[in-house]
Amino acid sequence: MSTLWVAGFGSDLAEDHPGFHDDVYKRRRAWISSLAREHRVSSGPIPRVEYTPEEVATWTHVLSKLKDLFPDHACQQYLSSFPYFNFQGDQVPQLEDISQVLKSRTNWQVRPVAGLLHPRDFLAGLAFKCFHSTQYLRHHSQPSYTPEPDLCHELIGHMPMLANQGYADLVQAIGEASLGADDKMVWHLTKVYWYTVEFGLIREGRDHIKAFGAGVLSSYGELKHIASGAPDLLPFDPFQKLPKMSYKDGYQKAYFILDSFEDAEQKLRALARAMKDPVQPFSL
Ligand code: TIH
Ligand code: FE2
Repeated sequence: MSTLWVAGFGSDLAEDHPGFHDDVYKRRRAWISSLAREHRVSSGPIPRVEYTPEEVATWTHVLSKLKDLFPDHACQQYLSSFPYFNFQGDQVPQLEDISQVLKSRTNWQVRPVAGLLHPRDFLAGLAFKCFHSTQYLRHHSQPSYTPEPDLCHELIGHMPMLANQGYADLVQAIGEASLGADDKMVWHLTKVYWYTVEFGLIREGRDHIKAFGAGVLSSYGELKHIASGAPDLLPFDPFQKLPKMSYKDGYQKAYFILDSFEDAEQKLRALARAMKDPVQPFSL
């Protein structure tokens, strides 16, 4: 996989992106993206980026806002993995160092990407314990929520969860189901990924619902939105048709609740078997 198709954002921003009118931001982002485009795993570690004071300030702000919310809203698996990464407020972590920590925990690793990959390529990476990550930061004007993944999202949202084995196995199961799947099923699995890995919630004990989705855990705007009680919370069932994803126009309209990561993984594996059964093909 050397040249991967960059869909959607890439280094050209959509008109409604908070950095659309900021040429300095766009050039900086394009430059960081070019590092990923030129990087080859065989050529060594992920290149280090010297982040600017403005980027560091964005990281500092987002990390401190989120840290205040985690004790009440993040799931216990997240809270127990979070310290492994030793995130410091005054320094933007380097992808290479974080990838090493992840490798020591669950044997997953990170690879840099220039922007969004085609869903089939992204999901295939998961089957091989490879998580593709951006390396640039969100625009400083809107730190509470960004319409696309950025380094704050990848590091704070995804990394602690991927350091938990039960969860990492679920993510790998989604990736494995995508291998050899037809386009329609890849799209369904993209939504499964979206409503679990990105925006999933999990039941804790009898009365609590906590966040484990990285898109929720990296956006203090979205965490507060869910805590407000406004959106619909539904039980997760990967055999059901899932709603349209909101990926440009703000928060999700509905969120899904898992009973446990193990239960969701079993359901995913059952879905993958049904998809590949020539006698009773699965259809939505
Ligand atoms: N909205 C998330 C944030 O602000 O951190 C980033 C994204 C996650 C998934 C899609 S966009
Ligand atoms: Fe993500």
